[in-house]
Parts: sequence; C-alpha cells; structure tokens
Amino acid sequence: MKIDYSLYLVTDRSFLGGKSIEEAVEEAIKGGVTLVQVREKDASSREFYEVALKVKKVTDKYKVPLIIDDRLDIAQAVDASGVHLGQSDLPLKLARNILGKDKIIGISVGNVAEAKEAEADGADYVGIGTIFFTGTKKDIKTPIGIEGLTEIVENIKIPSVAIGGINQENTKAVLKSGTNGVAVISAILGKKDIRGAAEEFRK
Ligand code: TZP
Ligand code: MG
Repeated sequence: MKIDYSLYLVTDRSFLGGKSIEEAVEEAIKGGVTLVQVREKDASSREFYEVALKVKKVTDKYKVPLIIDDRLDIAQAVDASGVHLGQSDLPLKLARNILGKDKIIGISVGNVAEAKEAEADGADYVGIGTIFFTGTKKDIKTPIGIEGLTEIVENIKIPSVAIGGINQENTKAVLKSGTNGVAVISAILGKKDIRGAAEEFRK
C-alpha cells in the first residue's frame, strides 16, 4: 500500500470541546488530512476500542489509512491499517510478527541511532520529534529543531514525518528537511474551524 504521509492527523480528544471525534476527523479529512492516528492516553481498553471503531467508519468512508497509537490489539480489533509505536512500547520486530508484513508500522524516534534501528528492523516510517516546544505532550525533553530533524532524514531511506509544535507557519521550513510530511495535533484539532486549519496546511 502506498501511503501519503504529507498531512498526518494525530487525535487528542482533550482539544475537541463539544465536538465528537468522528466529526472532527471528518472535517480534518475534508480539509486535506491524508493519514489519521487515533491516540488515547487515558482511555480504558473498551473506550479506546470504541473510539477507534468510530474513527474507522470515517477513515474508511474517505479511504484514508487509520493508524492506532501503541495498541496492537486495538489495531487488530478494528482492522486498522497499522500501529504507531514509541521507544517504550512493544518492540518493532515483535509487532511485525504479530501484524504481518501488510500492516504499516511507524516508530517514534528522536535521534539518528533510533531512526537507523527502526529502519533496520523494518519500520514503514518514522515519526521524528519533538521538533519544537509544544504544550500537547507533557514529557518532552529538548526539542531537536529543524537541524536535528534534517540530520535524521539524511541518514535514513524510509519515509518520515515530523512531529511536535508544527503549525501552518513553520511547515514550509520543516519540509525543507526532506521529510515526507507533518504530524499534527493542536494546530488542527485545537482550532474551531478544523477543516480550514487543515486546508491552511495544504496550501
Ligand atoms: N509526540 C511527540 S510531540 C507530540 C507527540 C504525540 C505532540 C504533538 O502535538 P502538537 O499539538 O502537534 O504539538
Ligand atoms: Mg506509545
């Protein structure tokens, strides 16, 4: 499957106010989001499953691939396109054995060594970050900046997306690194006009 990594929406229900997650994702896709990850840091397994199922209905409708953060079981339960794993999640090789070669597996990396390891172990893509300071993820150490991003991109051949503090204004500079896309939470889901926010990125 050929994946378009250019505008990768990562969900976070705390940004939505009264809006439902399926409405928010649908608006974002209408605005030009090409890939969606369901990320649930505080949900129970049942709740995560139910949210993933709701989002899957929308992503299927628009033929946009759906990635599940962290949880292989939930990815399998909803027949998602793949999973996204952090450095403290299950090992990539194990995930590959469980999911098979047709599922997408993405890995979060913060330096060249992690990126090269992910590539060697068969990752489909890497999420590189954190690029800039962001209030969205609380456990961030030091942002690697566009310089750190560029160094990683130059040392791998697999696709990558940049994440962390990316907005409509800094995207152009971020893409100069050679990365394939930007992964975004607050600059899309934190806006009243979600569709318009995604459209701004596309421009
Ligand atoms: N991983 C690294 S930074 C981050 C994640 C999930 C949060 C990105 O959120 P935002 O609002 O796009 O900075
Ligand atoms: Mg994780």
